[in-house]
Amino acid sequence: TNGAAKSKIPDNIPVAAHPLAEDPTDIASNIKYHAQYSPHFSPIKFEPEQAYFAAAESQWNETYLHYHKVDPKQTYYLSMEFLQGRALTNAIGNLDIQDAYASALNKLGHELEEITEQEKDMALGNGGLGRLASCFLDSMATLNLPAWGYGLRYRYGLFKQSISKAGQEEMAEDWLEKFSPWEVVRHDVVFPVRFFGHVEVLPTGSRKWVGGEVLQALAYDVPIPGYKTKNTNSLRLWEAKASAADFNLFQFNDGQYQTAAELHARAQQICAVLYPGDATEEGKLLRLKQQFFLCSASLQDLIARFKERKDGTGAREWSEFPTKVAVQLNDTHPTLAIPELMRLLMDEEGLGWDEAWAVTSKTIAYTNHTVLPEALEKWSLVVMTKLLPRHVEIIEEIDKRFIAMIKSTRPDLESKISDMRILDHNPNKPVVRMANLCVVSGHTVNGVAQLHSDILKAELFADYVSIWPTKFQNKTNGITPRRWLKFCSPELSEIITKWLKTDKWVTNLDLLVGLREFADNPELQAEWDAAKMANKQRLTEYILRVTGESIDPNSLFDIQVKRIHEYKRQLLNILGAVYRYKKLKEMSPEERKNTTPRTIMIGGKAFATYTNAKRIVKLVDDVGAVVNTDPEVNEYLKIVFVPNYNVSVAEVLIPGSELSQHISTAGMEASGTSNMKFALNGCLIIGTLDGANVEIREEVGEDNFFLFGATADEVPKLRKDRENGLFKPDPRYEEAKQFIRSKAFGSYDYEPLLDSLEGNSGFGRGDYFLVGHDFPAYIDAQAKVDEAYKDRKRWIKMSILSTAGSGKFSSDRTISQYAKEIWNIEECRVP
Ligand code: HBZ
Repeated sequence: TNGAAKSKIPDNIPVAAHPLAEDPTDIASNIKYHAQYSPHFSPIKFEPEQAYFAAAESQWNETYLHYHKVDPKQTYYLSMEFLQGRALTNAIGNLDIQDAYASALNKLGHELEEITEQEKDMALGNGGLGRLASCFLDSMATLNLPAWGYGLRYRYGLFKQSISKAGQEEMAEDWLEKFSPWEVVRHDVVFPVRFFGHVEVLPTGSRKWVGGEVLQALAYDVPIPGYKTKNTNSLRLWEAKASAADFNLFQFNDGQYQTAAELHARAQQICAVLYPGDATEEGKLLRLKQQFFLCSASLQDLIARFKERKDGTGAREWSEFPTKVAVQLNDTHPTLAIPELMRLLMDEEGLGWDEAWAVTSKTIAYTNHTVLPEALEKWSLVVMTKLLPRHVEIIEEIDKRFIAMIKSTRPDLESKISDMRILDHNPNKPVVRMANLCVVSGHTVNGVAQLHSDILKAELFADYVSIWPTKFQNKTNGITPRRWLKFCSPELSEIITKWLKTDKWVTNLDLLVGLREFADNPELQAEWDAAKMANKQRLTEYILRVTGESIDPNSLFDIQVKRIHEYKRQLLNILGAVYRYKKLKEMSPEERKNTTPRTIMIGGKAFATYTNAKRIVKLVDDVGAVVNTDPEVNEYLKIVFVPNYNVSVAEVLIPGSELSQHISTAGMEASGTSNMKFALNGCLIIGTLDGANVEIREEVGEDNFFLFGATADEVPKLRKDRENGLFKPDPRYEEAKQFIRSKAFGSYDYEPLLDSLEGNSGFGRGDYFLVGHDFPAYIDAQAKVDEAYKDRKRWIKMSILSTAGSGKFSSDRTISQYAKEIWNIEECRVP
């Protein structure tokens, strides 16, 4: 997609616009047309994505108009994160024009794959929570549901990671560097968003938020095409702007350039960067501004749409609102939608408290994604009062009414009020507890896997369950089978379609169980093996390209990719790898020949100020450097840190995987979603009974899952025992740690990391994540993996059964359940 590419475009293809092209020559003409005439491109550029737009934009508009006419109940998924990844393969795949598109590009002297590679990932998210939101959007469109995403258009998304001698380095990733063809700016969709100021009491007695500073939210829309359906939904991303009136021309002419454009500069900060996830002290105020900006703009927009639809007069009953609008909060990050909706209804629309409360509490639902106490959002009441004075009044009133309700209806809970209420009036640092606000105000609260939802009910939200027993639900996460099987592993997909004699599994993933009856069939096994090998080969080339390391495609490909966090226990993985290396060193060459050759790949980003996570990255890389250059063991073990793990990298890694590790301390990973992607791609899991692992194991069968480790029930007692000095470490565990301490992998100071596994450092709770307890069981489970892999037929059979058992984990299933059981919305298919 540069000037050089253009010179390759042959002249014999006519230049012409073909908005609904399906024929390769027409598509090719269309690409040329847009390369020359589209306003966004200089004529020397060659931009094939524009051809997609020509085909899809009319469907997008049609969908909007259709929803407008039918006026169905619509869902709005509010999320601070969307991890969309690349769009091109998904877009042409969903339109079902891959082949025509590929041959059109051929006519123009290009390969589809090479063009696809040019696109930068849209990485407006940190990890699982953001990618879940993107999978959900895909399913909503595919199921023809009237449902939109609302988010922020960050200038810089998740950082780019590179690995140097010093370990992880972060760089800003400029996804908009050369302009994104996947968004359309809506200059006519702009809403004011206020910060700071004060509350005035009007003569009528009603209250009004005034003063402070007012920024403008400008809408950018990203099309979300459904798979083989006309429905094309929107992901609407807000960007912050200051208006021309806020530019002080007088000051500017006077040479005061910075003061003249102060508000413009502050507006730019709002959407400058994605919040880096895990708790930090920095940038708290900015993060709160971002959250409010998303909530306020989105609510004003959806209220305007509510008024506009039907007869367009705006004269609708507010009681009708919850029958037309469902708002889902993706974790507590958009919680301010609650007081903002109350404010808009009362102060702007003139409703009374009771009426506004009835509307709000019937509209809003909340999804929880974590039980880690440090990840539960609490906002300083002082900061919030400054930034959002009217919202604090409203939150105080919700809190007051909640307490009054408990006192009058549930005196038995009086002693629990201080834990349950929204405001925590700790004199040193009064805070607003966002999860409590969501539970009190929302009509439904859900966890993201059965075990997680059970823990929410039994622990975090136990006191509320007795008041509202039906408010709490489970919605086990899912992943889109389009991106995560059909498009990322076309070879395996074709085999599945051939044996099931239908491609309907792409939208009805339960059909995969049909593979079970052929799991022993040697013909299927041979085809399966070949497809997995092709994917391993592709991964081998990728690893060589990005790390310079050559790995053996005949070795067992063992992968752990996710954000680096102590609870996810990448440290357990690498300690196991160190132990494996040590044992290989002790073996005779003959003995080594009987082992199962392995390539261990670990990837993931560490939050920039999370020191222990960065030490883990460094350790993996250092161990790899020694092992991979040791000629004695080289044939049997390689350890690779895969840099810059993101959606596109996952699309290469997951299809090529044979074993993947999901080894968090039980009770700590809410669900996990990559576990589902791996299982769907015929990759076996070694894992603990945590998050969705529990359900995956049930579905694929316990024979096809390498289980180990303490259960969630056992964890509290094990931690107590440990505190009381009752933990007896396994000698193999001591051996692995000692090997690192011996400087076998260099002289970097790993002491703080190793120390977190013993004494009382790290989280201030020696080996809080129970690496030591689970280590021996982990090593034993890995030995079983090695044995199983030696029996090729058995392994392939297990792999087939893993895919066959993954039907439940389609996000189509998850979204259908949200639609029925939480949102109460129905399909609205574009004819
Ligand atoms: O959400 C993840 C959970 O850890 C994972 O188990 C689950 O599968 C997934 C989807 O439900 N949570 C996150 O990814 N959380 C964040 O990225 C995050 C972002 C900003 C924060 C806190 C957490 O302030």
